Amino acid sequence: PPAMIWEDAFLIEDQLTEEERMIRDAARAYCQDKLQPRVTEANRNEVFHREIMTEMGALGLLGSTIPEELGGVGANYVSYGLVAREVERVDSGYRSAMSVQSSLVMHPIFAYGTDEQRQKYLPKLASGEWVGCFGLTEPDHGSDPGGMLTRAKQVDGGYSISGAKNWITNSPIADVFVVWAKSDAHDGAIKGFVLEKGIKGLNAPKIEGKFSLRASTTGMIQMDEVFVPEENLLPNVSGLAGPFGCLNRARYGIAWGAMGAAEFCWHAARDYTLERKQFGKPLAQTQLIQKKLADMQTEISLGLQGCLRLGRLFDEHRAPAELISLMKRNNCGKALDIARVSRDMHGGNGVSDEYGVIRHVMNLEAVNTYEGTHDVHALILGRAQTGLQAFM
Ligand code: TGC
Ligand code: FAD
Repeated sequence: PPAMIWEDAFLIEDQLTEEERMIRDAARAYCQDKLQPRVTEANRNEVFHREIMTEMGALGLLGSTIPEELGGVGANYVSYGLVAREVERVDSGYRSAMSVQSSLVMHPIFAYGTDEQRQKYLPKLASGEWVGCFGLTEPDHGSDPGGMLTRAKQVDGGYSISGAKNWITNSPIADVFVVWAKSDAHDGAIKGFVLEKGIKGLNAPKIEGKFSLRASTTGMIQMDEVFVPEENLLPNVSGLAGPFGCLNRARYGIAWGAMGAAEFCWHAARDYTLERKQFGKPLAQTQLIQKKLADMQTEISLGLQGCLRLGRLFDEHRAPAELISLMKRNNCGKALDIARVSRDMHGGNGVSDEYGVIRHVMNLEAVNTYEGTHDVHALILGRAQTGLQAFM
């Protein structure tokens, strides 16, 4: 039989088209040359380098699935996933910035907006000239966004929005805010609104003291009777299907991205234990270490092959939301376990940010929680197979 390629057990490489490989290689080169050298300091000092958005924009990495005439590159979802994997191999915070802009800000404007909204916002979001954020979670409503308290009241020429959103990626630096609110003009249905920085009553303070995704800025969105003109309502969707349509795409990208972070930790553990000698031989020559490496290889190989299958289904418009939950949940949970084990295999050095692994452990804690926690995705899968909902 042929020898297995240890780092690509299922030969994912063979299953990609030439175009997908080209997009992946361009993303990998950028991430390794430009992002990797900045990340340790960015994480240590809690800095998001704003120019990363324009750099990603110039390479076509923002809203890449959007058609070219609106600023995207018309890429398929497999390519979008491959890019997420490369970005998150460096840092989940950078992948967060990319996925929020692409799936949670550009997608709803593209899918639910008017032609005027698409022309006005998408090209500038695609180039990174504008940064966007997505406000769904509230201080008292995270896993149950349907309970949100933010309200849009109809007023002359538009809406007056009041409420607060919490834990919002990029809000302190955002120019464009996609906010979800219950609208009294639509029988209390959840509607999406596009708010712009600087309008009266809108504030986006930074959340301090965050020990995960430190290279990504997170904040609140506070809205005190913010006037939003009628033309800034996203007219073509109502209800939770609006935000969930965006989350389906972001969760799919996170499933790929988490595997990128896991691959970094796996390869780091392999390199470290091949090099490090204790009791007169490389750590990698011990049974316990080899078992850990084998477990990492197994989970990552399966996780990546699952992502690729899901991506193909996405591109054929055949990806069920529950399958997205299955992959988001599995890959985030497995990536977090792998990062923790890799940290352990690095011994004392594992807690130093020089090795990168502790940063991934910290990041993956949030990745396992946002976009639906590990347990909430279990409840989605449980409901789908039993027909019984266990949320309430
Ligand atoms: P439920 O009754 O299940 O559904 C309500 C309506 O929504 C529709 N729907 C979906 N539509 C499209 N895709 C999906 N995945 C959908 N899931 C549900 C559903 O058909 C229904 O439509 P309609 O027309 O009949 O009204 O709603 P529920 O209230 O029982 O929901 C429960 C639950 C747990 C499934 C849901 O609320 C949930 O997924 N909670 C998790 C919340 C979450 O993921 N928040 C994410 C915030 S954004 C974020 O974290 C960004 S971090 C980004 C980064 O930095 O990378
Ligand atoms: P809770 O819902 O309070 O959950 C707490 C715990 O209870 C969890 O373990 C959960 O699994 C469990 N739980 C909840 N319900 C049940 C149940 N029915 N049965 C059993 N267990 C249950 N949101 C946005 O809208 N936009 C963003 O850009 C964004 N970015 C984020 C960035 C970061 C760094 C973080 C940490 C979060 C971000 N979020 C964002 C919010 C994120 O989506 C929420 O934190 C997440 O959905 C969980 O909500 P919660 O924090 O309120 O936790």
